[in-house]
Amino acid sequence: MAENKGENHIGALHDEDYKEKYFEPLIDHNSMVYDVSREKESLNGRWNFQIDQYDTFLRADWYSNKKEDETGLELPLDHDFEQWEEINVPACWNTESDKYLYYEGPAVYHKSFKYSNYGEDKVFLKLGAANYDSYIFLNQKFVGHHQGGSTPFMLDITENLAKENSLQIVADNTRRREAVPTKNTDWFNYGGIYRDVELLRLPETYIKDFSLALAEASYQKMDLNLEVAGKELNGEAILKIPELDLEVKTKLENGMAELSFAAEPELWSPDNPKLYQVILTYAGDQIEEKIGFRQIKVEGRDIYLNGEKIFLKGIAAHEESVANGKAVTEAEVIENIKLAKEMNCNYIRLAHYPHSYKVAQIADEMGVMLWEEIPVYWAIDFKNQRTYNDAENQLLELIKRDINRASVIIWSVGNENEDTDARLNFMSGLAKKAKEIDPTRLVSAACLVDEKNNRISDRLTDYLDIIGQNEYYGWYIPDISKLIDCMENSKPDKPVVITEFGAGALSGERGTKDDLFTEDYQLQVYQKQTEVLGNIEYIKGLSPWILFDFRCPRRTNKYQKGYNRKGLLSADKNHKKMAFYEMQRFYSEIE
Ligand code: GCB
Repeated sequence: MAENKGENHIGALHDEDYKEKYFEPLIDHNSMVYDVSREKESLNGRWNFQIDQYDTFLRADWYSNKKEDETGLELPLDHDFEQWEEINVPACWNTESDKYLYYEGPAVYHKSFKYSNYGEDKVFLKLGAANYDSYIFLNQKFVGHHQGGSTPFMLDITENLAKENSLQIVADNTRRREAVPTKNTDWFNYGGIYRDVELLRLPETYIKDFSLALAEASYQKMDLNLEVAGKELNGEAILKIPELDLEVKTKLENGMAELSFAAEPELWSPDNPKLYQVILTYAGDQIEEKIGFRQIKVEGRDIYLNGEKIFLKGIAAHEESVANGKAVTEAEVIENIKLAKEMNCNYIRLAHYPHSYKVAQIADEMGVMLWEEIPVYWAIDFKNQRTYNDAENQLLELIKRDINRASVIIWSVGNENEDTDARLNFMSGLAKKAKEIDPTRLVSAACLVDEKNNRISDRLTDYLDIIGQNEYYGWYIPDISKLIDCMENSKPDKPVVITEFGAGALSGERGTKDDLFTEDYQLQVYQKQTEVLGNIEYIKGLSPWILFDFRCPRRTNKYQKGYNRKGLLSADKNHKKMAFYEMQRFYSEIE
């Protein structure tokens, strides 16, 4: 029975379930169109902006912009989009103004834009990312809701477009128990639309999705998977790789095609980041993109790149800069990769959520392998089906986005989760999904040490190709000699990558090797770690925690002051700590 709302019920003030009507349509991976290399029209720039702590936009349907009552009398509105202050898009609001540094909650963005049709049949609105929930309103209509703060999403707005458009986006960075990530993390809670907002114009029939990779266990064959959408679902697609003198054709049936064909490209690797121009044409649509080709696989306790055993000489990194928060610039991405290379890395762990698509594109070009991860971090609500759906959708959005990036070799389904039945069910589901969608890459997760038995042991590893292992001997477990016992107590049947170890150090802080938070202490932890790990046969890679210091509200002691200080560089990246050089030395001695 419907609840009796009372005679004097005023929905906008009294309804606490006001959000339910905005849950659907839920924008997910299904509406993504493969777009990385497509030309788009930018809606970036100055937008009107208003923090909306009480969520009044959603409660009181501000988007309807209803200015008069039924009798034509003017209503006193509590908003005035065009008069609000302006803010940059993309950007995190936290770094835009001191007054927003710690703001957590909903905020409303408004933009007016003109649209003229240039002959296209479809127009999609794309958001590169907004933390964490987004609600989109176009021309007084609610058009969709997206969950997940680090993956792109798109929606078909063809029917809602006009010559003059009024667009509002509610971006809500409220941490929620059932969300992915959940309430508690070890990083800063940035907010806002922090990646590009764009319009994508498409012809009547268009390429929706495609992947191109070397066929399994072959260096002389490629597999093309193609999906088109629109009117003509049964035509012929043409794929060209001019540098290989290659042109192949394939017939689509009901919008789908799979083709294997002979091709022998020069292989991509960090030492030789060879990319080929690939041109894919179907009906009136065309995609041109640079793609690299390589094989990555695991056999026994080894990882092979292009048939050769490799050691992942890595470092972990957050997506952050002091000036721009998560809205890192291309120059900052390049700077980070250069720093990793200076340390002799061939690999970076992008923790703990999908970083910008630019990172994988630039890594393809600069030659560095990547681990990409979704924010299934710590104590996610593993029993909640909606939480699972959200996590799986983020995984699929990430995979679809980066499917053709040779640099990406590992999908990680999470980090440091307690080994419970519910978690096993949840995360093995994600691992299986990643394998099913993308058999050309490896699947991993960063696991916790089994502290009771002091060994590497986690039921999830049955579903992984590589065991990712975080361990903090010398820091959270101060007795570093236990690291040797842990390694000796473990009998993994797969390669192990130490996804984290580390110690905090305020840059420039000196003392003895026993003084916590000094560079001397940190250095000593790194020296002992590399000494032990370098001699363990099954360890096939490292990504110590972390390239540079990062903001974190949990870290409040006199050295930390709001930052996690485990970086090998200071947060501004101007100072390299002594441990940076220890990793540089260690990696220089590995083949
Ligand atoms: C971890 C987490 C990472 C933290 C780090 C720390 O194990 O995976 O997100 O920031 O430890 O510094 O405690």
